[in-house]
Amino acid sequence: MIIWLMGLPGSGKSTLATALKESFDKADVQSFVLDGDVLRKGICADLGFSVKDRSENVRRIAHLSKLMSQAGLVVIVASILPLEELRVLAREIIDDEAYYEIYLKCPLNVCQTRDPKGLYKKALNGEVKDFTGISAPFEEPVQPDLVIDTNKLSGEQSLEIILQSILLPEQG
Ligand code: GGZ
Repeated sequence: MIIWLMGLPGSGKSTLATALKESFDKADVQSFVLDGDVLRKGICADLGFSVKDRSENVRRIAHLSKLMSQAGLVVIVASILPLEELRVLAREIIDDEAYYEIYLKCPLNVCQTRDPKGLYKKALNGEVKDFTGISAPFEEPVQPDLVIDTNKLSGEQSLEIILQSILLPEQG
């Protein structure tokens, strides 16, 4: 199973990914978190934030996810995945019915207020270029498997909804 949490910076991807992993740990299910922020310090350190580089970033994450999932791990990806063409790319590479795209929906102004790493502030000052939501686009996902409103729901509620939806996928 591959669960891809996507959304604006500050929408809660890393926090929910960690919480999901803890739930899998408790259930003795082997899982692994691939966090865009972490990968960009290592395997994707050569990439920037142009559409071309984001596309290469997503290509690598999708292939990695697929390999890890084939090895029997539940893979939890936390990555912005801002454009529909990138979502199509990830879907094509992963090509697995046990692939769940979860959109963490949160208004830009709320993410901007949270600004956990001060990146929105830097983007507004022009210190960070091509920043998603400010100087680079985030397209509303067209067909996510699940939408979680992280502005209205608590972390616990969001986690519960995700776990329920994974355990009880819609029939047909
Ligand atoms: C977007 C940036 C940027 C720019 C640094 N644009 O919220 P974070 O901080 O911790 O995680 C973000 C991470 C984005 O990497 P992804 O692999 O998730 O992006 S994508 O799916 O679009 O390829 C963010 C930080 O890197 N960051 N500069 N300019 N995010």
